Amino acid sequence: MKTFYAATHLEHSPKEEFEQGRAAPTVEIPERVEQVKRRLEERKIGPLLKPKAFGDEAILRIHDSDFVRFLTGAYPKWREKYWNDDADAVPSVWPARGLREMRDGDIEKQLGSYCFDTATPIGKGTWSAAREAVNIALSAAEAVHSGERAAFALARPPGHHASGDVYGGYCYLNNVAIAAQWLRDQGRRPAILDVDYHHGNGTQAIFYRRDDVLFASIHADPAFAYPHYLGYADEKGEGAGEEKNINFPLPRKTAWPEYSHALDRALKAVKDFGTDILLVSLGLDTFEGDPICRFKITTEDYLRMGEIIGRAGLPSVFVFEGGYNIEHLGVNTVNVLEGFLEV
Ligand code: Q9C
Ligand code: ZN
Repeated sequence: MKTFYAATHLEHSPKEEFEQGRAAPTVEIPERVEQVKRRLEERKIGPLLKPKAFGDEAILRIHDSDFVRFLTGAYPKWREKYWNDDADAVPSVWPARGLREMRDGDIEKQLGSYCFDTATPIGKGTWSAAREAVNIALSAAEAVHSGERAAFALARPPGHHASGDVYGGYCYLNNVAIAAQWLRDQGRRPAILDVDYHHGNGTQAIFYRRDDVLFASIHADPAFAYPHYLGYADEKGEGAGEEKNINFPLPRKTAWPEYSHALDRALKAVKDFGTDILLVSLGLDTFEGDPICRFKITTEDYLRMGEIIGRAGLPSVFVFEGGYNIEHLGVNTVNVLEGFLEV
């Protein structure tokens, strides 16, 4: 299986996020991708390839152009205002009910308008890493579109929490959505299976009113888990998109028997949709040892997960999302890919 990787992500290295009322070291660190890269090389899964440089058109099919322009210049603008400091850009005020939403002007106004949480700092290397992550996802999509059985986009920052014009959840641009749209534009019929612990609110919002891309997500119930405000079972799509959005919210401590049941149901929906290419938002934060999540999926279970996805018999694009147990992240990720390849 071809893996696409670029070292650009190393420069996106935020130090802190705001979590449970205080600044804390972030878990979305460069070492995540480096661990997975090492494990892939050890297990000889296939070549590690540099991504191709895609133009902005593919991004603008999904993201609002003002949003993209904002992200491109946010860090310099922040530094210009706070030249006497070196902290990353994080919003501190939001246009909640009763206030005016204003996306232009002062950087503080823009941050609150475009960002939905305090976990997603913009630093010096953030934009170039987010931009390169899109190239990585598109390169993997192109490989599979051209006839590969599968490919892996080993990208960070992740993407599934970012919608057309809002970022958050460690995500800036929605890599998997951009790849799905690109495949649509090549005439394919893509479905997205999101197995990250957190609901892919951004991906859901992007395709919610559409009938040409199915979104199925298995995740921790937002009644107790991030992102809290989306991902409930009654969100089934709207208008043309009715029944094309499927959520499987699961309780704390969910282990493999219940998880695999949801996975079977999600893949049944993928098949029924007439999917001809599958994109997997591959988050490994369902792991029993994950520091910020509460599921009980084991290292062994990830082999089974890969097998079950493989048995769907679809050309598949794996796009890396969350997963924060640095020690086990490499094995867990590669187990999914090895399970898939065994079928
Ligand atoms: N106490 C991804 O996995 N903070 N993003 C959660 C929980 C943000 C996760 C707070 C989690 C974002 C791609
Ligand atoms: Zn996650």
